[in-house]
Amino acid sequence: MKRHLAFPGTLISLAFLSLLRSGCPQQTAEEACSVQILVPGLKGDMGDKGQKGSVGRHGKIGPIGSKGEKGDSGDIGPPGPNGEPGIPCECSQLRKAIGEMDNQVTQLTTELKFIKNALPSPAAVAGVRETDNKIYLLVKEEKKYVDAQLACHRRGGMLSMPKDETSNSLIASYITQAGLTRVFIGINDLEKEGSFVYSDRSPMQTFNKWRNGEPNDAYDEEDCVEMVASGGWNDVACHITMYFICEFDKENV
Ligand SMILES: [Ca+2]
Ligand SMILES: [Ca+2]
Repeated sequence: MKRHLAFPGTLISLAFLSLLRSGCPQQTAEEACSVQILVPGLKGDMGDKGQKGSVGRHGKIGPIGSKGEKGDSGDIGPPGPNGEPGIPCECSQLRKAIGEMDNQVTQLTTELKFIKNALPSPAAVAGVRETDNKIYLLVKEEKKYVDAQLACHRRGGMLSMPKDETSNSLIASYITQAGLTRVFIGINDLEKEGSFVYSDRSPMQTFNKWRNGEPNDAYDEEDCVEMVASGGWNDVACHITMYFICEFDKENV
């Protein structure tokens, strides 16, 4: 908004000053008696807007902006070329290894099932031993022969019947490793004196491990059989109590 000046012009003639300057020689009355005094004028109108300046220098580079949003997935690319032909595999070895693992899994499954179903309590047994088709279980409960046989039967087995060197050695090492000296095994002559049979009533064959001088039927009362840690057999009285070893057919557990 422009301001209008109340007193335009910057020269003011002050006539009364002529009196003060009356001594001015050789000048016209106007000239001689006019004293020009410069007095700051009032502010003038604002000038027009100047021309646009030239483009300035580039400014400083600003800070790195924040990470943008993840873009959409692109289109699925074309299928790649076919691969190189593979190397013929050693299939027979792999099949053999897999077959062995399958057998181990089956065996472990069987043992777990057996342990779950047959063990009286973890504290009462000293682990299990096994052959291809049998599982042996040492039961640390002192029982008479008949009660031991019943205890095995309740678990689905019977008192162990060593019918060859392999099973006899296994039972013997089982006794030794458990720190025991003797256990009942499944042999007796309860039905007919001197005619020993296994607990499944099968007759003794040529294999036996009688210790020297046994069976002696001492005091005419030894009709049951124990195995000592060495693997030898001895007929003993059936009413004494001791730990015992049961055996189970794997196909039945
Ligand atoms: Ca006897
Ligand atoms: Ca004896």
